[in-house]
Amino acid sequence: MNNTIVIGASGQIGSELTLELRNRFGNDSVFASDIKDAAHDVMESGPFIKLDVTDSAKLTEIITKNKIKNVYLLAAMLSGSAEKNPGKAWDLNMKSLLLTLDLAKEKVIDKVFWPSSIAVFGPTTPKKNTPQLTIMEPSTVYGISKQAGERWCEYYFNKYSVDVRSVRYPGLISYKTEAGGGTTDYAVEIFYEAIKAGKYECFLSENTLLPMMFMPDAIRGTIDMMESDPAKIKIRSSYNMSGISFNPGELAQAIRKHIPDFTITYKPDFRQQIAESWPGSINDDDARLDWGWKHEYDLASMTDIMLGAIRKKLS
Ligand code: AKB
Repeated sequence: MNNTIVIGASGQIGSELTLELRNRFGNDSVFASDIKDAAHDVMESGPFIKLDVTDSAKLTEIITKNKIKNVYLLAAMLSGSAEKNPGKAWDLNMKSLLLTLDLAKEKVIDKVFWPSSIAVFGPTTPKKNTPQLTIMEPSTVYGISKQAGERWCEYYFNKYSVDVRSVRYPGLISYKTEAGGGTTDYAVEIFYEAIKAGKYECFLSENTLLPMMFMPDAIRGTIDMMESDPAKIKIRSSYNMSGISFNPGELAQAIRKHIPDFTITYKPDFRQQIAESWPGSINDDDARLDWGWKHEYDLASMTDIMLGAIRKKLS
């Protein structure tokens, strides 16, 4: 048996990743876990286990008892929330990773996926077409934890041959589970408010350009990378992975093509400074070359699907 667990299966990525993994590899072999209940379809379609990932004994017990070999570790506190709870964010983001890497080092598990983020970059990083290898001086707690995490991943690979794989996710846009606590969350909230109220007050300014990606691309890319021949995964810190770049003004314009009366106002809060410290666009040549990454969705196709799906969900 080669079972898989998604830790953080109630979250924005985990809820969709769990269902797609079950779709591909069978419901019974993909375990979902989180500190809180997941969406109904995640809870009902396969095994679900309540887990606080910082509980080392429980984590080890679940993994050994269920013969789990692949771990997708998605539990994390995102950028906005982490600024409000720096100690807690550091504790959760780092402890969960180190516990999991240790299980791989001890050969209890075979393969680990751990998400990094564009938050590893900082105000001194080149903003346009940001290279894989560049200046990285993150100025947020979340970014510092992701950068440290990348270093640990590479260290465990070099020192203990741990098969750990990672991508630097941009802002992710999805309709199934709402995002929570991130700086890029505006790009999800805006769709709900456009449909519900016809207007949205954005917490970032009109021209704040950020790298983004539609969730189906992110899920496909993640699983493709995890299923790739290990020899193809040449970067063991984390791969740049790019989709679409847009700012709130451009997203509002795309929504207006479907809802002509939609209005947007701007009231930047503390997240503006976080967003300004991140790149506007990402160079992901390495991911494309090494394991064949390619995004499919652009701003127009994503907007179309998001509006249709959220309308259906709300009605
Ligand atoms: C956030 O906004 O904190 C996340 C991220 C870019 O990692 N979506």
